[in-house]
Amino acid sequence: MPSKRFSRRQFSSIAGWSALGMPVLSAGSSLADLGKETGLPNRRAFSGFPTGFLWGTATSAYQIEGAINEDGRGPSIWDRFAHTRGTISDHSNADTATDHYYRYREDVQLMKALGAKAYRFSIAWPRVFPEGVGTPNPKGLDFYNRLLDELSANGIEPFATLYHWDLPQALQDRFGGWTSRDTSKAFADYAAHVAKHLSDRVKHFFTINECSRHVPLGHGNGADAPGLKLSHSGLHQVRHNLALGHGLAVQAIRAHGRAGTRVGPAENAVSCIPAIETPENIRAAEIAMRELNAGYLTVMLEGKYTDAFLTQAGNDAPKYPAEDLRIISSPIDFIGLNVYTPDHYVVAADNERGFTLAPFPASFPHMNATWLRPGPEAMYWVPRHVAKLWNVKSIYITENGTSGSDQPAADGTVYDVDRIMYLRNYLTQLQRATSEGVPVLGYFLWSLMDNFEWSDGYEQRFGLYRVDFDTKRRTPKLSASFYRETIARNAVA
Ligand code: PNW
Repeated sequence: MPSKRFSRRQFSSIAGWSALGMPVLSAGSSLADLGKETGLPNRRAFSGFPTGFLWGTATSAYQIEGAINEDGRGPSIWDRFAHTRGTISDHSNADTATDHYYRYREDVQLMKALGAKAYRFSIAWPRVFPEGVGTPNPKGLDFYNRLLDELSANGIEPFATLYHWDLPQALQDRFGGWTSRDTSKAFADYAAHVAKHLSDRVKHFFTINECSRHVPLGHGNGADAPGLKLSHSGLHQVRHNLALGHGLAVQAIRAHGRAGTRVGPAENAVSCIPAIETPENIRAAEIAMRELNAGYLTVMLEGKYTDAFLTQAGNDAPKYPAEDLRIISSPIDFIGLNVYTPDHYVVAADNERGFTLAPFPASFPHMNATWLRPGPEAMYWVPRHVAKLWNVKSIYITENGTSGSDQPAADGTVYDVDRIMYLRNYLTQLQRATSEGVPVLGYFLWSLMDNFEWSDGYEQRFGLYRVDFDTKRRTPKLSASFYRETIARNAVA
């Protein structure tokens, strides 16, 4: 499909908005106008997001780019993993994925059609350093240069993630990947190179996406690349080396990026929600949040492992020189939080830890992906806990969204009202947070379009745009209209 702009009218009809007979509001119109247009009394006061709140969408390189052998890209651990029998549920791989490498211009128009002003994407390390270290491949960065120019021409601000799990296979073969601190050092060199070349246009970098998934799934149960099943001590060391890689990359970006370049992690923090919002449960949830993230956000922000964490790790605790903790806790400019689901509902308890984690009843609902239990209040509590526990002044929601079955109806439209229900509830909770002063500056919806969902292959669709994986054609789902209206009103539509 050629690169194409969507007019408001086309967009509305594509997404079935006018078919529903709903009023189409012009950008900047408010709920008061909605009252006028529908004749309904508008009882709700306008409840918007702060001025300047940044609305965006998110993707990652391996999940969308394809073109795995183009322009000198080296293999990544995900290429190797996806081509290993029995790893991906639908036996697929991301060799072509959504073909974004060749369709990025069209994809920037998809963002523009939403009215999004920011885009979080990731840079493929094996495009930039095909061997992980050594001689950079200039054609690798050329692709991101073209993407950045296209974003800039369309008024969309880039937020770049340096590592979204696609480690160069050469580093896995040579050093054992993240089992070795040589990989942490290689990551810093790669970060320095990217900062040097892209920080004229990229003002915000995320270091590593979701250490908290990459460690246990990639290195514990082997469900993600590189498919390792390490012992407890091996896992602790991988986790420590990733945290070290984060800290070294923060320092590299400071040293090699232009003045004013901002950097932080993008973490899927273990989310701890007070089961009932009493002061006791809230306090217990804060304690749980700090302890259950001890190997991730807590060590990055406090520069030490908590006593409980070390006691529990015992002889399996990571081994490292003392100065690592200083590196890991290098000052950052913001925290990126991926928020999908409540990991734990917490009840205050008179025990040593001060909390009990409520077991999930079998009847707790889930979205299309069974791991994705809807709990919109996570979108309030996670940033609130992070702001309060560590006095964090700037937070971005770096991912939030859901998969759905997303089958087109007879008229061709995907009426993904389950996704809209999910988003509306999460965004209402986010608005609760910002209205109370929790410093969330922006929100990146996962995902712009359907893509390669790791070991679920193409069976879990998270996009606002449906992708036909045979033709690569993109079509807006109804949720694209929902998000567009939310952005236009700067309030939950
Ligand atoms: C994130 N969980 O993964 C990743 O950053 C994305 O690449 C991915 O496509 C997206 O979320 C949707 O899955 C997660 O079990 C996977 O809580 C699983 C969980 C969280 C995040």
